[in-house]
Amino acid sequence: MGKRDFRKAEKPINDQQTLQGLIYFRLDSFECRIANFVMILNLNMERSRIALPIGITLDRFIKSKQSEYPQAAGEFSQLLRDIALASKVVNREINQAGLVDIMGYIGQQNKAGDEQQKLDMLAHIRFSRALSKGGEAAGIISEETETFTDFKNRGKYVVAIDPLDGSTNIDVNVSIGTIFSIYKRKTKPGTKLTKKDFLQKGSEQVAAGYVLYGSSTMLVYTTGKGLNGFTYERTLGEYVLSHPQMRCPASGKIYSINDAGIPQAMPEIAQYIEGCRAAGFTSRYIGSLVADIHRNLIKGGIFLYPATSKYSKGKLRLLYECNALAMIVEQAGGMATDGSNRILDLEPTGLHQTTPFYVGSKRLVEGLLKRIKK
Ligand code: AHM
Ligand code: MG
Repeated sequence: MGKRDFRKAEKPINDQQTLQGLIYFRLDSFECRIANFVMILNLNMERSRIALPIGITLDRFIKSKQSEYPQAAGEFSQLLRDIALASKVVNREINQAGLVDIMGYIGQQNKAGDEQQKLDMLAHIRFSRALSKGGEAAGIISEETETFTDFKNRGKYVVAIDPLDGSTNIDVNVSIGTIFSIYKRKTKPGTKLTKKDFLQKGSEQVAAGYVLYGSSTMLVYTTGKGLNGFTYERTLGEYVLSHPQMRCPASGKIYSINDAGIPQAMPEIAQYIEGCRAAGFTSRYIGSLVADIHRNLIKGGIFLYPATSKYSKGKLRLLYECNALAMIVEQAGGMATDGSNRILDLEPTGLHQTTPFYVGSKRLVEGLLKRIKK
């Protein structure tokens, strides 16, 4: 349409045409030219990335879900926010790890016998501090401490956490993660915490999640009503919903296992892996649980950490590694088992108890179970 024709037009077709019309119509006056320039600029900004909506931030998402927890909406939401905040601090420290003196070992071992690293401890301190200051968690059991810590407050929840998982990858710039489970405490708020508050079955988790410090940082969590993933937008300092309602493909072509452990495991594991190879699967193993699970969750695959001669009851910890990841994968339609039982149904007996762990796409885990039970 020519600029002089605009007045004759019956009806502009859309906002953009209305705007163009106004611009052409007022071209004669200088003031109007400036106004027109500003309008064009606005129009271009609208089209550019600058004006794109940011999306749903984690805070807003949590708030929008508060009505799902009528008895404890505020406290529970605050607890999730405390974890998210601590993860941002940990993320910052990890990103600077090569620049400041926070890499390497501190010269002592944790309960599981692993050498503790400075970043492990740093993450433990950050999460503990955020949770105790927040006041909603009554206590915490962490991979880095022998027993649980009682925050001595009136909080209704307890948290089981591996503050920084993937210790062998910490110093070499490979993806690492945080894993957390949230439970309602069993004892009365305001009283002393006991072991019983932490020795709860995975099926009793009220929420579980992980943070993946990878090529981008992601927080993925569930409250038992589906699984959602948020990517950290560093310049805004916010997690933004990037993976709504995540689903794990029912099958896949990836198997993840520490190859060196296969001959030490029961023979069915080697047979299963042989079957995967014959079927054209690909092998992917980072050695960071969160990263291995996250990849398989998105692409479809199976992760295996069996009992071996080195780890007679498996290596991975039920309370603060397997339970959370089992709930997460199940919420996405996948499956998690110890080879006989559903992980979430295991009755925990020790704070640092380990278990064999097979998790991932439903059909693949079912196939493994058939092989094991033959
Ligand atoms: P960590 O808690 O000391 O980091 O150990 C757990 C890690 C998992 O992230 C990973 O899946 C597993 O150990 C790897 O073990 P391995 O080196 O025996 O394959
Ligand atoms: Mg760990």
